[in-house]
Amino acid sequence: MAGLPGATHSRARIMRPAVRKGFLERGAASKASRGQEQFIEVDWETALTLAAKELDRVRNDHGNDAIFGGSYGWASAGRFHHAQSQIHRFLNCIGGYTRSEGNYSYAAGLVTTPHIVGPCRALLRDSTVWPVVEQHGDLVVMFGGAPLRNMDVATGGIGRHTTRQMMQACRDTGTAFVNIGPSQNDLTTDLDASWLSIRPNTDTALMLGLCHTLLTENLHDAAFLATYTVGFDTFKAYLTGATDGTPKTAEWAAHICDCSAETIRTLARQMAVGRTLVTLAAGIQRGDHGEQPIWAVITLAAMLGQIGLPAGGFGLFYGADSIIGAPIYYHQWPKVEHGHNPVDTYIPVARIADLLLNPGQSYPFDGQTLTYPDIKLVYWAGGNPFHHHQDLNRLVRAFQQPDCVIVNEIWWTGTARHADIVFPSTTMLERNDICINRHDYMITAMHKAIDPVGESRPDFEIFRGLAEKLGAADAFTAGRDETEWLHHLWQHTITRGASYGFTLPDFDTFWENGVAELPPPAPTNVMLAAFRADPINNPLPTPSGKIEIFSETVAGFGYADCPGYAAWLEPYEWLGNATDYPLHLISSQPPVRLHSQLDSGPVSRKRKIAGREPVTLHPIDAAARGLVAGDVVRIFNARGACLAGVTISDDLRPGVIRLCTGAWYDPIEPGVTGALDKHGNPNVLTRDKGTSSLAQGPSAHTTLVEVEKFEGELPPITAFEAPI
Ligand SMILES: Nc1nc2c(c(=O)[nH]1)N[C@H]1C(S)=C(S)[C@@H](COP(=O)(O)OP(=O)(O)OC[C@H]3O[C@@H](n4cnc5c(=O)[nH]c(N)nc54)[C@H](O)[C@@H]3O)O[C@H]1N2
Ligand SMILES: Nc1nc2c(c(=O)[nH]1)N[C@H]1C(S)=C(S)[C@@H](COP(=O)(O)OP(=O)(O)OC[C@H]3O[C@@H](n4cnc5c(=O)[nH]c(N)nc54)[C@H](O)[C@@H]3O)O[C@H]1N2
Ligand SMILES: [Mo]
Repeated sequence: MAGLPGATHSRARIMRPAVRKGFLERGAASKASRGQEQFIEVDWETALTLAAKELDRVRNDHGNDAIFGGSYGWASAGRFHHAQSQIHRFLNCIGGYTRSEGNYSYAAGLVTTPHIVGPCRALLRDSTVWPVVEQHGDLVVMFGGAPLRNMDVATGGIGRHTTRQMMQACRDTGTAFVNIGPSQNDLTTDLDASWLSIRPNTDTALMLGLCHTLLTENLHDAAFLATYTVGFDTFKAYLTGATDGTPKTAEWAAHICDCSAETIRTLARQMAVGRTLVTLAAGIQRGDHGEQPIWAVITLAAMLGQIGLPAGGFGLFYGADSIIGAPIYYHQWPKVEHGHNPVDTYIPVARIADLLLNPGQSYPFDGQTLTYPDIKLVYWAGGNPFHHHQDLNRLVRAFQQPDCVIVNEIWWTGTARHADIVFPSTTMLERNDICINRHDYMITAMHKAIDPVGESRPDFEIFRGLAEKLGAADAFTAGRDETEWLHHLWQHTITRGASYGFTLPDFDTFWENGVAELPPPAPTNVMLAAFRADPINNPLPTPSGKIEIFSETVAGFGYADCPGYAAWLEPYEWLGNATDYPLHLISSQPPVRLHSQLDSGPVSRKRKIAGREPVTLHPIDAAARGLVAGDVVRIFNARGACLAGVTISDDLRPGVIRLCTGAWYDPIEPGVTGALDKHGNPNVLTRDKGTSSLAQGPSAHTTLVEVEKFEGELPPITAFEAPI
């Protein structure tokens, strides 16, 4: 929050509607220079007319599926001014759009878990809460840790930050934590965890090594496997090597993970003796074959036989926000209804560049064959693909394909710079809203603090203006302005609250108090407890009603890159086959901001080194390259290159570097493969490939690079200045 006032008035703020010069003069014919041209500021009427004309032309000439409105991104908290809701409601009112499915956070999880145990979001809601672990847990084994620095956020905002204390309470009452992965500070320092350092992307191999030890030492729970799972024998044939001649022994795993086999065996025994929760960080499934560690962690927990017991079994994505593992309500509070989308075309969210580059091409996804539609117009509001997508040089070229790109943004982000028509949106300080986190027990009135900066308008006003020109104003606004919408939403909140047993005050009282609190939820949830208690009457929503250690459905898809059980599949690049690029890049979430948001503000900029995003190297890797803290380096591979400022720490294992996401993309020659980003955006280095044919999730955490000292004259950072 401390970054918000500074960013609100920063020079990167979009002050007026703007149109790319070439687009204003020559329209779509100028699309190849998208991202490289100056902008002309225009008045609202001109910009709205131009955008409405384009939307109308595309829907009439090509159909609404030629409009991509997937518009992935977090935007900001607030029930009403939620950019994704606003854009989707608007596009539905004008006939629909091609949408996106899933998210960048746990795309592989969303597609994989339904085949094994059930829908991912339901599982996350059902996560065992930390107070249960505090009471019953002996051991928590966390693949990828649960970085406390990531726990201050939740979609839609968060009222209370309690997860940290709850985890610390587990430690204080004697629960031991093990952090497995390349980075010590994903858990260790906060919770006195022991650290098992392994190569990135080798978690599945380690889990298989643990499974093999459990099996050969007869530590697995055969009764649990027989009652609650199907397909163990098929998996067992793979585990023992009967299928492929390679037993997945502790030695085998140790060789892949680069750790000791004895450590693996000791850990397996330790896991089997007490009450053990084994968890997987979301970041791990954002790698090549990200489906596998999900399947493997569930298989491992099934062999331990503690699924459904307090503080036992598995947990997914602890640490990805402040919600998972916290006692919560999962009530469905009112929101701005999106309405009905008559277009049924969609893409898995991370296939955006493929969509724009390959119209008409078919590709596999979760047992289906989908075809990319021919997109003529892209509309984005509340997300920053030039932050979040992989291989940004490729994305630049992809964004030059459609006839028209429209973006609502607050700041001149990479995405705004790659648009033809840019509408200036407001920050949360400049509008009234209500924050009801879906899971929270605190509802907050978000009072407007200042008038809109420049000529900016809330997204609702922007879409209202467009809807008016397209004859859809009444459908879009439902006859309400901001105040009327807030009253409307609050009225529903009162009714909904009553159905959940809460009495909420009237709008005026709520608004004046600034907050409405609900009684705290019971801190007792245990994941899959009902299934364990009575698997006949509470079957899982899988084909067998049980945990599918082997899935006939997935095996039936016939994907070479995703068989029907958890398997070790070599990533497309990793430390086990590194040659030209010997360092593994982890691009985790930034500690000082939410993704790319507020990077132009003072808090984020204070952390930069010579104006560049910090990159962390192990002392051995720094010394080998003659680097000291404060140096500026060039990080590069065949896909791209960026500058960053060196920090040195032995929190990482040697051979691994960390460059957090979110530095605003600041290219010297956008779109040219290998071109330099001056600022330190890791997504110029990552590869744009789906996790597998099954989930097609992003695989950003599978990236090899090299680092060298940057000797030339430092190019100035231009990302925080408005474009010409
Ligand atoms: N390499 C790599 N890449 C990653 C990841 C990774 O681990 N590694 N993680 C991925 C993950 S998990 C995620 S969730 C994504 C996040 O990707 P995004 O959600 O796209 O990232 P944000 O920076 O939060 O983008 C939100 C944008 O919305 C704008 N905005 C905020 N409020 C409003 C509003 O009210 N109206 C409008 N119009 N705009 C608004 C902000 O200025 C900002 O530019 O990144 C993904 N990318
Ligand atoms: N401060 C802050 N908090 C955030 C966000 C933010 O932008 N800023 N973003 C939020 C969002 S949208 C999301 S989805 C969550 C993401 O939550 P996570 O996915 O849990 O977070 P990451 O930081 O991407 O990754 C967690 C850790 O996984 C480790 N890791 C990476 N690859 C591997 C591997 O192959 N094996 C193992 N064992 N470990 C590996 C990295 O060291 C990394 O620190 O965070 C949320 N919290
Ligand atoms: Mo995310």
